[in-house]
Amino acid sequence: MPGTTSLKQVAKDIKELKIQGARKIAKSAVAALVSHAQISKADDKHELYEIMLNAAKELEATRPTEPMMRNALDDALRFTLAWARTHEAKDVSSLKKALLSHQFSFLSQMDDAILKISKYGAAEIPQGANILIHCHSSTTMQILKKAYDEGKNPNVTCLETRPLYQGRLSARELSEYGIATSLCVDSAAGSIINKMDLVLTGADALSAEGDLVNKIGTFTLAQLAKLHSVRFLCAAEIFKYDPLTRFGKAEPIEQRDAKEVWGRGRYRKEEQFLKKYSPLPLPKGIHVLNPAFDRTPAPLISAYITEEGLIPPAQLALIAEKKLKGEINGKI
Ligand code: RUB
Repeated sequence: MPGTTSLKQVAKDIKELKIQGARKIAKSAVAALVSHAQISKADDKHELYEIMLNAAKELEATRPTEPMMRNALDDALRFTLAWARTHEAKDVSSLKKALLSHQFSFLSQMDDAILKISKYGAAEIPQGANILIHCHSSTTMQILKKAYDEGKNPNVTCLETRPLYQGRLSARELSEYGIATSLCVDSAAGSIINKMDLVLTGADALSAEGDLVNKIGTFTLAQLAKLHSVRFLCAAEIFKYDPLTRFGKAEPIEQRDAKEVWGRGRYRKEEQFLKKYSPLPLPKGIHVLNPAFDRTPAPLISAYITEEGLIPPAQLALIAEKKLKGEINGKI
């Protein structure tokens, strides 16, 4: 069936982290869903909705700790359902057209949000600041580049981010941009934290309690920052808020394959280089723990940098609920 390959391919790429980071995951997933709908052979709108629902389930299952992807897919599904209910026409081609233009405006609102976040974020960076970052977040990349463009000359230290070394992606991207960049292993964080002016991270999920779910190691970093009175900022679009946490649902934490921990150290470009080496076999009797994310409690977070400006964690749920309902600046 045409289209299945591309949906399956995007799902596979997300699962294998070829598409990585909450924003890119959400954007790719919604684009895959809409293009799957475009090429579907469904000849009535309810059948089309059914096809989209199944595709969305498949995409969602790839990474359980990604409310931004779920919110984006839900938005496309809600739009389709509302259109189907309010339009008499049986033919699906006008629905497909409407869905495409809805997706276009959805994605451009996401781009608009990131521009605002980079402006608000850059304003928080002092001249010549030493900044510690973790993992690879497209949002923090934009803030750091904007601060650099404004002549603030940030010095950025990237934690390598075991097991998959996303910190190396950040280090490469920042140094190619011209930013003074250092790289160190995750366990060096405690030795260098007192030289930092701030810690800056991205987010995968934001909860109703104001807690942050982000790459494993973020919680430790936030505790270190607190201990040394270093400001801890998290940059995130409000669309990363998980509305179900308001009803007491805990954000699920993705557990990944043991091979990522006990294998060869590799990631992306390094992967090609190391192809000829086979991974080390895991000795019998060792149970490898590989949680992909952890939860940082609200009291450890100085503020969230969002498209609505700087938000203290205690205010997050209130603002997020209003924003998702369209009560602030229209629904994203
Ligand atoms: C990526 C990660 C990033 C957030 C934010 O984890 O934890 O900090 O997703 O990224 P993984 P962005 O590599 O497992 O996807 O700011 O790009 O949304």
